[in-house]
Amino acid sequence: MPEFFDVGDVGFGEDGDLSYRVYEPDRLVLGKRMEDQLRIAVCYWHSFNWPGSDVFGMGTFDRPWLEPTATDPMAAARQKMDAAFEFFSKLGVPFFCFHDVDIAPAGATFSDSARNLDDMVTYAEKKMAETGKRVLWGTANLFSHPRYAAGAATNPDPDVFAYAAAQVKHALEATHRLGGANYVLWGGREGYETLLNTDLRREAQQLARFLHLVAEHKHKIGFEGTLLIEPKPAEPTKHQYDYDCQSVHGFLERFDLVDEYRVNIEANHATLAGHSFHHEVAYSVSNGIFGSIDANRGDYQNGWDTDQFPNSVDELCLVLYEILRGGGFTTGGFNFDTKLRRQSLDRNDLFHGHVGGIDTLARALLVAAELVERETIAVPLNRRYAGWENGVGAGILSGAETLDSLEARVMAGEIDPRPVSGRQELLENRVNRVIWSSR
Ligand code: XLS
Ligand code: CA
Ligand code: CA
Repeated sequence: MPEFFDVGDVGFGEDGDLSYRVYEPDRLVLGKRMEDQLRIAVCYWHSFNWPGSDVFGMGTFDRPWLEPTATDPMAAARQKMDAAFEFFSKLGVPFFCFHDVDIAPAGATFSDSARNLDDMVTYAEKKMAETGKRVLWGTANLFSHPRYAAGAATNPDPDVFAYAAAQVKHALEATHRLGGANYVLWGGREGYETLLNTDLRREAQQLARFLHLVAEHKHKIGFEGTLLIEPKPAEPTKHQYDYDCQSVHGFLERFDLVDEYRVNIEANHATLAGHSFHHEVAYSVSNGIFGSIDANRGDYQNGWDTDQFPNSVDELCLVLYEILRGGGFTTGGFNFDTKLRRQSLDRNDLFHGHVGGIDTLARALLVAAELVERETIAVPLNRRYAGWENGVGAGILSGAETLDSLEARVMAGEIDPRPVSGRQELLENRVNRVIWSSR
């Protein structure tokens, strides 16, 4: 079989650009192998389907597997899959993620498309058996085709809902066949452009109905992976319903779905929602809905989704700290939903982007583990809230205190709080010292 990448396997601890400096799959971090702590995945769409085009110009990338699509779409899909698995293997990470349309070409009818997907799943099974690579998550693309311009589940036309349901059923079953650890729903066009043509009440009910149908089917077919919703506040629609982790959480609670879904948090979507990535992960860990991560970053001067490779240990160590604090990943992991810059033309630039991003995550993991072990954050935090463990704090939480009883205590001078320093600068210094010294 011809090789698509003229480099060997990425090395470990060697000189040269194509070697990991920090990532060591077998190194134990808090009792678990680094590979099992990070559970890294490569995404199919940006890495193998995207030719480097943008709204102002055509593709710029050297991607031979994208060229012959006009002649035999299924042969082209197999060639693309060969390139993808060669890349996964040389990079040395355990997982990949895909949309239905990433791996299989659309046919003239739904049943043709479904057959193409089934055939490509068979081909993927073979490649997975040969290489040992696994599926972190699968998903259906419910946003590119014109039929979904006004949304999928939230479309005003029930026939579009039905078509989307058929597509998700098929993609969920494909993910199940491949032993996927999760299934993701990103509501790319579940939102609106203008309220002049949008019924918010109906669209919320449609979306909830859709999510119930997906959860019911998951149980029916015995899929044991986790269902994940991926929040994003806007883009492509002006306003998206799955705005951020907190609004998704509220929606799940409101429609009795909270036991069925968790969140797939994307770093760049967090910042587009006006939050830090740290905030979104901390919120979901604290509220029991944390699932998985799309690891990329935005550009702080741009207001759109640039999906760049992660490169800040300072930011990521706090994210990893929250994940470790919550017990680490269960079915989730770090998916590289990342795009090269359009000027990064060479095939091998895919390696540089991933190697740097993976080393950044590995370094952030080591820092986070030290923050856990040294209790750098936990000890002062617990001390700050210690008053709630007994006395009046415990009484308030247990319901023993009322407004009457509290007023009486304050009136009697028994309670007279003094302001206490939050010590933000001190805490920032302590975290920085761990970042600077960690090995
Ligand atoms: C787009 C999303 C998308 C989802 C999968 O912004 O990140 O790629 O992760 O449909
Ligand atoms: Ca994503
Ligand atoms: Ca994105």
